[in-house]
Amino acid sequence: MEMFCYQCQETLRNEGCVAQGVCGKSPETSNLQDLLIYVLKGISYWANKARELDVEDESIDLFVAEGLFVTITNVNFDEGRIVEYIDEALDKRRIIENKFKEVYERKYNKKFKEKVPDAAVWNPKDNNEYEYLHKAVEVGVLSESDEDIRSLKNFLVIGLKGVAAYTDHAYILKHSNDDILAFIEKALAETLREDITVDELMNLVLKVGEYGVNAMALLDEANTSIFGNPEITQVYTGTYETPAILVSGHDLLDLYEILEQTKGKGIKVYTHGEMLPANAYPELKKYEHLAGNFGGSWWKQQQEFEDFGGAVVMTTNCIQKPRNSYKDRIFTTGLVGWPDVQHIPNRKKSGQKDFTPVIQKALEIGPIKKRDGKAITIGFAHEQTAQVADKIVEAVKSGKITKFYVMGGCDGRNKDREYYTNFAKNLPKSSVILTAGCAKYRYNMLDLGDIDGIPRVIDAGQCNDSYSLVLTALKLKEAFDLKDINELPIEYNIAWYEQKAVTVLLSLLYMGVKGIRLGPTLPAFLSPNVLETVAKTFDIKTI
Ligand code: SF4
Ligand code: SF3
Repeated sequence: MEMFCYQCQETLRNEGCVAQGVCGKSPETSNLQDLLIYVLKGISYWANKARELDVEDESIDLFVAEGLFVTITNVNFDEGRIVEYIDEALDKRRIIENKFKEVYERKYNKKFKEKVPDAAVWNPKDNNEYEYLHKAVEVGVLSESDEDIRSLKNFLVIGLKGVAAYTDHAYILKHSNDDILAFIEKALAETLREDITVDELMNLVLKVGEYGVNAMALLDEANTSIFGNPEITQVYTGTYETPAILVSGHDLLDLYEILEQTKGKGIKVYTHGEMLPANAYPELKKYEHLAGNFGGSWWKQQQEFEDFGGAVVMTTNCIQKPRNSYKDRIFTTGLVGWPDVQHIPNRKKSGQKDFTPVIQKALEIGPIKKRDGKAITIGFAHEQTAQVADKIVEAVKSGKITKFYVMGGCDGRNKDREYYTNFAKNLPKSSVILTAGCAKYRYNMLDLGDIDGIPRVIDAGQCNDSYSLVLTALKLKEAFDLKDINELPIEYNIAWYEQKAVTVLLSLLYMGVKGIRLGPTLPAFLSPNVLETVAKTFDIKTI
């Protein structure tokens, strides 16, 4: 079976994965994800129309965001689960279509008779996977024939995936913003228009940046109001000889519930990958059995999970094919899925997820190996950075700090990414790196030292905490009384891998940042014309 996917940085030959994903995604899963997005566009068509008549259904809007999140690279590889999402999407589409038509008919006293796009009305006869796969090949990325329109529609959907992911995280923490969900649906519905122009699409793509900032701000508000503002924290990277659980991904609430449910059980809990920043949140670090961070970024997980020895929980991306050596002790939860891997179900209306199977597994395995580690410093989110702002400004004024390098984003397995380690190593000693996201694992263990107590790697947190980096830049702009953010002694060298980093990039562009370096390669989904326009407008450079 054939497929076509070019949404991430590791896409084959920087053109597209056609037989199997470099990430491990099967053609079936890839095509089913294409169909899911197609039906989400159909839902959005009706939801948009309904909104014009003041009819809204938050559960449907949120489902659209979740559906997009499910298709992010390394989130869900389980064909069966994607089929279930398509089933649910078709149900939800019917519900919102009926709600709209009911109000329309009542209001105008006539039937709704406009021409409706196929995505909004296509109905399978049997709702089975065979039929879904058949339809999927008609509606994938390549179904759009014009190269630039195809590029922009995909750029738009890819950017929306990141917005959707951050918004979904905030909603899990009961922080909401209808405007963001409405924008996601508006933009998705627009991709169904046959007469949409390059300019209209480009404007929508740039608008994603605005909503990216809003989504990151919403998530920041959710995280900090519930778990407190991150504090500068030393995190141990070794392990102790006790039963253990390793928690990876981005979902802080999952970690919180695991910490609560493991209290007094003799289990130590460690973070992995993008969960490292959790160690800096007061309401999480207060748990004594949160013992530190083990391992590096996502692509090293197969070796690291094998070595770790205890139970492992993947709360969001990036999961990789589990080796047999640990397949019986890794668990997925939330939107993450891998065939035949135990899945911890969602919360019931109120109450926590039940992590008992993970806890039992950790206890059954018993103590893991003791390993020595070092300490890394984290916790420089915006509040904490503001508290040391005077010191930073002083160091800039006295010439001790000559430049900042924003090096946020994603890590990946390409050899080329050693560039980021070398870049960090070779920077002048008077420069400071501002980082967020798993890109940091390329240089956060390097012992780059400090400048008058200010570490040379200032780690703001997860990829969504790039928001913190922007706030820090704005504070510096204020402190130096500058008019333009681009007058600051800051260079941006962003590493991307999956779609959330595309959202972060668009958010930086929206904030007016110019001259960003993007690497290790430029996105394959940008056609030559689109790339030229974006590069020219924003002075984007390669590494
Ligand atoms: Fe290929 Fe990336 Fe798509 Fe996976 S997510 S199939 S690696 S382009
Ligand atoms: Fe990393 Fe997957 Fe993107 Fe949240 S964990 S930054 S790649």
